[in-house]
Amino acid sequence: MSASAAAHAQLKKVKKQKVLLMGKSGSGKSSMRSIIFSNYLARTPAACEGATIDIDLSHVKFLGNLTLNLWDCGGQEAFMENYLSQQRAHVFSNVGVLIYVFDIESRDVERDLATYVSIISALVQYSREAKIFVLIHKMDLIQPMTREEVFDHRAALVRRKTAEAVAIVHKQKPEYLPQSANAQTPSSSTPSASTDLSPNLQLFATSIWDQSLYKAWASIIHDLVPNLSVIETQLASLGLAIDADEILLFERTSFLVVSKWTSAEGERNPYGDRFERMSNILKSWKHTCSKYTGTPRNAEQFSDFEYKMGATFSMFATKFTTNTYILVCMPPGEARFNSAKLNVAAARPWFKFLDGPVVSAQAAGAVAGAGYLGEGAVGTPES
Ligand SMILES: Nc1nc2c(ncn2[C@@H]2O[C@H](COP(=O)(O)OP(=O)(O)O)[C@@H](O)[C@H]2O)c(=O)[nH]1
Ligand SMILES: [Mg+2]
Repeated sequence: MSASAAAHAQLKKVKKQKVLLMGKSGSGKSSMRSIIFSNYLARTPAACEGATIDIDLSHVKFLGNLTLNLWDCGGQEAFMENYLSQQRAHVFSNVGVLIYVFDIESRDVERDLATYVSIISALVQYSREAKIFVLIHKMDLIQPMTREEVFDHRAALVRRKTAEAVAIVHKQKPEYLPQSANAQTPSSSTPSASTDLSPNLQLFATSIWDQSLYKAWASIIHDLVPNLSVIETQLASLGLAIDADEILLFERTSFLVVSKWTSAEGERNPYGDRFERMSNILKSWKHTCSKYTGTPRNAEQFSDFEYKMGATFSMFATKFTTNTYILVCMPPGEARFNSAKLNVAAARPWFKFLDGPVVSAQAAGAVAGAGYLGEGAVGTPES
């Protein structure tokens, strides 16, 4: 599984991404940021601290070669106006991702949407290429029976507003927008409007009380992770070598899934939400460990987690590189399990680039040969 010279050139880069987190005051921005990045669980009171004043800037180191500059923009009206006027260029230039949070329980939908349109206009004006993630948040407050319907309805509204905003900025005539107030087009045959922007807009139904938040945020960071193709190729090689059903690679603090590989057999798993569920489960478990052992929340909580489900399956989650955990799921069998563990340890050097930019192809080999930081020597593949 030798990476090409081009891939090595790619490994040298460190990416900084400006991520704007916006939405009305009280919509849940700071809570979700705390839960994903700062080791709080939903029930921890500190996750619900006071209102964000103006812009709260934080640099989140996500893997060795990706830093997120997270701008948590206070949603009070006066601030919003300020972002759109005096601070417009400052706030909306060089944006990689905008995450816009709507509170599904908000009473004033019209006004929320009007603010959203202003924000999108500014974004498209200054950062045309930015990706837009809209989170329809606090979905736990909606009756489970009607959640899907409520989400679909709101999502359609947001899509239409986004297309309008973009069309205005591009000074195009938005002729594809419904002209009559009671246009009754069946939703299944709605023409694809907003062709211009649709690849850049994704919507998610979220809540801090379940795994939906992990699904949304994993999608958000997925596009930002550098060297994704290298990671995917190497995970696949590893998966095939150890005969696994599935491998997940998690970022160590957030437990968001950075990348995954699934075998043909693994693809038959009917649980489509298992990735975000595992993020949620492992993170909760880590917190539980911290609580009952008295170790600080940010300290390394566990290095190994093994689960053998009789004749059904086996899995282990283990500390992998400095910035990641790896989870391997495979058919049962003691010999297979033990050999998989050894091989995963041996494969660590190949993923060393996840901990920082690689200086050169040769240095990459040297680093690989040196083995994994702080864990003592393990058998390493030739470089
Ligand atoms: N029911 C529910 N409440 C939430 C959720 N997310 C956040 N909240 C609550 O919404 C309130 C405002 O959250 P906060 O993060 O301060 O909003 P911000 O002003 O956008 O930063 C807090 O009381 C949170 O506990 C959610 O998914 N469901
Ligand atoms: Mg806040």
